[in-house]
Amino acid sequence: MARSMMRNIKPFIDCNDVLGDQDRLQARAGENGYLYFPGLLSADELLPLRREVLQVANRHDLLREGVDLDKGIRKEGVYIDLEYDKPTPPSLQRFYNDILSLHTLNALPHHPTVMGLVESLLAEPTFVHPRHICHILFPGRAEHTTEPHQDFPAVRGTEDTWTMWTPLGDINSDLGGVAVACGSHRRGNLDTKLVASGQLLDDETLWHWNPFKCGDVLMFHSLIIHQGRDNVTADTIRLSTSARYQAIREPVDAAALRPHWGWADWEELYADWDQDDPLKYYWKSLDLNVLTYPPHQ
Ligand SMILES: O=C(O)CCC(=O)C(=O)O
Repeated sequence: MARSMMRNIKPFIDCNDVLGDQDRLQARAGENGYLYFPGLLSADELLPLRREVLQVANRHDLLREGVDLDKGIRKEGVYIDLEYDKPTPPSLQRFYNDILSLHTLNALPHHPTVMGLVESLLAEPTFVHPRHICHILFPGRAEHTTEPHQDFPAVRGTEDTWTMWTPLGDINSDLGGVAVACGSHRRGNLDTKLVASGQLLDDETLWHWNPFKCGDVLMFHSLIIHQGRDNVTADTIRLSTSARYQAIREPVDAAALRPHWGWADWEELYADWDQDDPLKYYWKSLDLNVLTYPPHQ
């Protein structure tokens, strides 16, 4: 897929200065459509999850032998693409389901620091979608980098949904990461194909991006245009996660209550968890306004 050229790039605006100041936090979010908090979480809290994801990758024979696992070096010649391969081979589905079943992955979006931040932003009791995503980007196929998009057409429910994107490990300019078109949420809900093709973007489009450190948190509105950046390393896998938040009282798409990709159900993903783990089906006790939409085209 074509991605938009980014000719006008500035670093993200550091929003740590508005933490704890609800009015300024909301004003910053309304103006730019995103909030960036370098070092909001500690790398020590996230690195165990990175390691668990890489251990799963190793079990599935995707990593180079004899190299420090934490470096995330893919096995020679191995390439996986979970975004566009259709149909996805069962072995890759099992790999991804093993990641989705990690308790640490499911717990991360409920981190008290993040919950406090989102509740301040939304000024409402907040619902965390259980459909968390682990983004795994192998090097070598730039055409599969996530194209420009708005989250809303896929997430549905309410436009006032915010995504938290977190790198799992440091992401330098070769690993790429994610970039946002600053303020583009103010253009409203746009045609998905026109956004993806880059037709609604031009050389003047102001992109915000910089390298990420493990522990940085990027929050963005469901209408902001954003895109992945190519992973141009020779052999290093890029890992990140994303989770979505909205007010409990707003409508939520029934699909957001199912595991990402739908290659397993919750019972399968929870198989090795403690029977009475409070994270299991936590949303069932909430008074949600669940809507069922037609399948995506
Ligand atoms: O991490 C990535 O590669 C892309 C993430 C993204 O586009 C998203 O979270 O919507």
